[in-house]
Amino acid sequence: MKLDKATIAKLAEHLENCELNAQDTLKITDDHPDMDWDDAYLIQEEIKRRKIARGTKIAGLKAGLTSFAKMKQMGVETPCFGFVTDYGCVPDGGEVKVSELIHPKVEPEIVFVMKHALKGPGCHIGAVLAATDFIMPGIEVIDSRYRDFKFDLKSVIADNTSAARFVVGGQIKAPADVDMRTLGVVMEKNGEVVSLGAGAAVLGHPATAIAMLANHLGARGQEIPAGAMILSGGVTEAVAVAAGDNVTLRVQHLGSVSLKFV
Ligand code: OOG
Ligand code: MG
Repeated sequence: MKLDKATIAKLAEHLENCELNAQDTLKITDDHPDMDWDDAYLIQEEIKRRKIARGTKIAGLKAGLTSFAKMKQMGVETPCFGFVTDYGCVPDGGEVKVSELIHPKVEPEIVFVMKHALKGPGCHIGAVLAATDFIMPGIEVIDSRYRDFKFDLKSVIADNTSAARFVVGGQIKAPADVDMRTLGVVMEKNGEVVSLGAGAAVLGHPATAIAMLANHLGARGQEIPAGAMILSGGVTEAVAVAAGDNVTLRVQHLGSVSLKFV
């Protein structure tokens, strides 16, 4: 830990205000070049604490930057972890108000819901599959609080991994009933295909992202609780959206979900 408590609190307040007021900012490592990974996650934890104190419920967890397409698009090499909120949850077919966001993008994700708790270290795909209740498709709407989506990994972790809105739904499947690596993923914007992929784009197997999250939490004395919903990370590059856009995600065997941007 390189930053003091007061600086962590100040940066959390600043980033959360940027989120709540839909205002962008420069990446925080510009002013705090020696902040470390612990600082980054402590700032994210402080944002979570502020939200919970105000009555927000944590709706789930997320892994990000888990596909090579996403890592390449954002210029980073390691996955990151964050959380999603109750107010970020949009019903299937529902509306996302663009005026509440800075520069939203959509990404196709495979979403896990856990039957059992998972605790690292030593968590692997087998443990994840055994602990998973079901998977379903989801669209994550990310909205980096950083100007022009330009950040480094520490800055984006502090900014709760750009989490903004999400929709989940479609059809659920038990992990034993699908090969997640070969699951086809098709995302459409206004009826046109804008991105295509397969589950294996996420770290070879999307369950790897969940294992990494369990190991990340385990190193901090925490765990993935039973019942948790987890977004495993964008399968393809994220796609920018604007008011008037309709986005549909179709995932093989898992039906579809959609969002309207207004
Ligand atoms: C960081 C968040 C990435 C994902 O699924 O890869 C993420 C970003 O790209 O702004 O949620
Ligand atoms: Mg994502």
